[in-house]
Amino acid sequence: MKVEVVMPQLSDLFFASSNINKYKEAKKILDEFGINLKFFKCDLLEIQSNSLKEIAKNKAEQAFQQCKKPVLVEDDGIFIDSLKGFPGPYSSYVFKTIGNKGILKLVNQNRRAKFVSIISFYDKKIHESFESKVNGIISKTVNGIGWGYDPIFIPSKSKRTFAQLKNKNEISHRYKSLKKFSSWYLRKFE
Ligand code: ITT
Repeated sequence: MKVEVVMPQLSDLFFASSNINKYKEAKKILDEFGINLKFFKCDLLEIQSNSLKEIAKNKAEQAFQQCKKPVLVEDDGIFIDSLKGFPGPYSSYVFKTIGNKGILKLVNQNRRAKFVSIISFYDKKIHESFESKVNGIISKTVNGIGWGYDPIFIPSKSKRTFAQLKNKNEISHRYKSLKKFSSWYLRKFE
């Protein structure tokens, strides 16, 4: 008699965002950790706060209200030293308004910057957030074809921007936060 082994299944996990690029990267990363991530496309209101974590937690609650399934959201920001951390929590708005060329005009000789990612999980009972960062510098010109700030962010120890790197997904702020999330999630729910 053939015995079929049924592996326990994690329940559906959604990534709620208006930004398909964030989802595509998150999906690829979580696939590697054996977690199947689905897309829940939606526009979430961003509360005004200096804390990415507060923004992410609020977005996770809104997302759960809409999709009624365990959900992940991500809030990111690029923090530029010479601009005292600007655009930080306003990165999305600043990208849509002045874009990469506008940022390049603002940055002076000190080009240090960091990308921060907060991944926030919410399933009505549990709320957990995971934070990571990648240090780097702002390039002098727009280099490579990529989304968001990828063409102007050069991670430490590299000479190329995120947009020019093949291994962005192995070193990014998103990868690091999702790695922390995965080890927590797999321990908790498997
Ligand atoms: P949500 O609907 O998920 O909020 P969003 O694009 O508004 O999507 P954020 O509020 O997290 O996302 O915005 C941060 C901005 O920072 C985002 O719009 C991008 O322009 C930029 N960004 C975040 N992660 C990035 C990455 O890995 N590479 C390039 N740009 C990135």
